[in-house]
Amino acid sequence: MSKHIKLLSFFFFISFMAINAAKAEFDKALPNGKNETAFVTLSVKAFLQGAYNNNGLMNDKLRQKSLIPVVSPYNPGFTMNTSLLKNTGSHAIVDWVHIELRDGYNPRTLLGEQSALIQRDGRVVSCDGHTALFFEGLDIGRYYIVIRHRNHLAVMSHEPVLLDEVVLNTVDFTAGYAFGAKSMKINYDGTSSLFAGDANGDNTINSADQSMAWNERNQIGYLDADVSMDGFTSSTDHSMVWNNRNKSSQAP
Ligand SMILES: [Ca+2]
Ligand SMILES: [Ca+2]
Repeated sequence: MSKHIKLLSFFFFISFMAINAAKAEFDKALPNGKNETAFVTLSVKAFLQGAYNNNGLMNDKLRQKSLIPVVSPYNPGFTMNTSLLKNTGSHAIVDWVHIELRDGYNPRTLLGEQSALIQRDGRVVSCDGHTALFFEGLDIGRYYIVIRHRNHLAVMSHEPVLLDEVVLNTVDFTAGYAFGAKSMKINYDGTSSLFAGDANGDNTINSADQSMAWNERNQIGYLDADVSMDGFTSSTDHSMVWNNRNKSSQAP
């Protein structure tokens, strides 16, 4: 066996072991008798404009100020392993996000969803901190992937992605891999991020969001109007909403 093939085999073995370890964790979390169901796995990477620093990393000010809730703001069925909040550096948690799997032939049909956490480097991890996100009860196939954030515009993958139970496909929205024209903010460093400013979460950025940012000014906390994600509502948030006005999510 050539050195090359040995190295490659070793890489696949390590990947396989890592996915199996994460799957074992996932199975443990399932109710009795449900560990034999079909599932698919994927990993997701994205940046949120409000928190993005144009250097490959987002800020984690909500975490630093202990403002990130333990339970998902999108679905109370998801609770994080709080030890993840101790991570610092590129793996520090920025906030909750919500991932959806849509039918590969009819992207309006929702087939699976889960709340997850997004790190400073854009990697989305499960509530237990795994890069592999498992979706129970879904067969191998092609799915559109949607990522949502409570005050940014949701984006969907440009095309359906083949998902199965072994190969960990990554949907990298930082490379602008999104459905619809101009559906993402192009950052100064050439990466792409979800547009900030949808304070009321209705998939459009308009005067209603501006009013919200204004009405909630000078407040501290985990606030939907805090689109810059620093734990404080100020003129910065108002400006960010204004600059992105009249944009809408193009995820169907
Ligand atoms: Ca809105
Ligand atoms: Ca702010």
